[in-house]
Amino acid sequence: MPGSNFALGLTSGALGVPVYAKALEQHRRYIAALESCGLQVTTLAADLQHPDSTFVEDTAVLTRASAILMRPGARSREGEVAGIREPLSRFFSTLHQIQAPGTLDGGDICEAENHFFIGVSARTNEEGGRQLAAFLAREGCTSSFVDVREIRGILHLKSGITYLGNHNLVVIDELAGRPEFRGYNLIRVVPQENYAANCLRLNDRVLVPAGFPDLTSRLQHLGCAVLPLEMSEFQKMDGGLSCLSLRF
Ligand code: CIR
Repeated sequence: MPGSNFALGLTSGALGVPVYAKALEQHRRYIAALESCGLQVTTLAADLQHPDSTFVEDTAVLTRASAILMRPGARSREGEVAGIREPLSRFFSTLHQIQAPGTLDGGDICEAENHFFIGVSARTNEEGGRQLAAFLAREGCTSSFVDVREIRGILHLKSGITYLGNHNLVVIDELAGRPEFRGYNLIRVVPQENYAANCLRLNDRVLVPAGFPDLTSRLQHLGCAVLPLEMSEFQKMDGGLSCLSLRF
């Protein structure tokens, strides 16, 4: 849950201060949307020590066999990981941990079937990526690095791409030409809708931030059932739609 001091989290700050009551309402609707897609949701209490902790996706990568705890690249977020260990251990008997000097934010990890794209960003370094790749390899998964450090305006790899299944990849212009994504069916996001590149397929629906008509109609043309969600207060804190939850 977002804490009352949610607005004290990290942000590049261009969109103003989030309104807490509105964030809570948007979060409530987010949970309802996950449930409407058939998911069972576990909600964690607000952690006032860590105003960014509502962006729970950054704290772990979940596979079929294990939970891999991250080591967030921002100092103020390091302590969030301790808080996710116990809830994840209720569901996963095997837990791994990224170790220093590796840093890794879950928002940099994009899972596409058996392959994981690992974004190297201001938050995730190559050492963290190598540690993750080794854990994944043990489980029979492949991975590759995508360097996003030169791309302005995206915090994490998944701020700029979403894998929808069936080789469909939503992608911002800056990443569309990357050789890593050759062979995928690219769904291009127009620059003024870049925020919506972070969307989320859950079973037969795709959750998309509300207010992005071009991407919404591209997805509908592809046959997706789009579920729009107001995300304005999280966007103000640089948070994407997927980062409010961990799915498995
Ligand atoms: C941060 O800067 O770390 C948070 N304010 C936002 C994190 C968003 N995470 C994500 O999109 N995966």
